[in-house]
Amino acid sequence: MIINRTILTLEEFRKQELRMLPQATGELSNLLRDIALAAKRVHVEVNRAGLADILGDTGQLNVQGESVQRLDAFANATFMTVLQRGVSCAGLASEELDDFICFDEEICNQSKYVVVLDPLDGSSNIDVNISIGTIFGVYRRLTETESACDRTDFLQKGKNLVAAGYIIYGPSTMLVYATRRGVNGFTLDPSLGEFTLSHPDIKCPRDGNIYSVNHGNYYDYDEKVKQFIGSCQYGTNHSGVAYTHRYTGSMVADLHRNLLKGGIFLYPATAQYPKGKLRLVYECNPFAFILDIAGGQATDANLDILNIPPDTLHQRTPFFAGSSGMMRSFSKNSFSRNGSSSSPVVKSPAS
Ligand code: AHM
Ligand code: MG
Repeated sequence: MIINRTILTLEEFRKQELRMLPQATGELSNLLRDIALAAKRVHVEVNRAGLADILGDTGQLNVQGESVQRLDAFANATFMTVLQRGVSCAGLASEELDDFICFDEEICNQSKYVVVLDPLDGSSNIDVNISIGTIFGVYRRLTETESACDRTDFLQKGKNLVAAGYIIYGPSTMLVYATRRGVNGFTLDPSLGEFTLSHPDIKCPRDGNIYSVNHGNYYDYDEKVKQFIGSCQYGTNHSGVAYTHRYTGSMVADLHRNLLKGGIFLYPATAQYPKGKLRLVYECNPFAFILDIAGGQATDANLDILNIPPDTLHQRTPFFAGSSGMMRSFSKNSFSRNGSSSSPVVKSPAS
């Protein structure tokens, strides 16, 4: 049996990167280490969730009126505590917090970074043992260091992100993060207790054959989206491969799969969520950044997600994201049955 001793842990990978950037202070690297530590703590609880008394809701509603699951609350507290105890984060905005938190003490104020976070996305899947995830983004502060951070630091366009990533708690736990240097995926080795590099330099395939959307809302979608879905149902991709539908209801799982295999994810506006369901700041922007670095794209159907100036922390947006070829076809609404024409050719189910 050949033992592979060349595998890099996240820690070793970070140090290797730092060596290549002599001007770097290591602060971002430390912040990623803190995020990985919090992720490991959440991983432990997610894995024993069925055994421990940690399933179910807390009986409380978050700022958006959604019920707060106990694991949501645990994940939020864990990330907040780890970041606050660290030396590399000045403040945090989270799906589970009404407003941002400025850590506002001497050491944290020295940090040039703030974090946006969805501590546990896919809450509806927590109780049924389906993959869930954490989403994060890191901004360089607009405010001066040595002072308290403020709202403007968090309400930056996604294109200003310096790093973004997610943790998927699935059959294995993975941390995937992007900086301008690339997107890399690390799988948690439970025997080592370390994330190890398993998916170096991830690129999103230009085309795929997966589309991910909640079909239950189909009749709420606008005509363009319906046409696009129709063209996926009755068409093939540019390589002649039939489309297939995959949707878990956990965006991290759906986008992780589509990032690796190629595909498109759609969460359009609905009657219940006329502005879209997903949150721009801590759900869509981090994924848009990751996809952008990996060669994919993300829009709200009109604008590049990364170019939308957020007005509020919990603002929602329609979200369409994935492989660049499929996104281009979606934007042009130009899917064809033979992959060559630029006009939509959608066969009705009755014909
Ligand atoms: P959450 O932040 O409350 O977990 O909601 C976000 C989740 C996404 O992970 C997922 O893509 C979407 O909501 C699923 O919504 P729906 O059940 O309406 O399809
Ligand atoms: Mg969420």
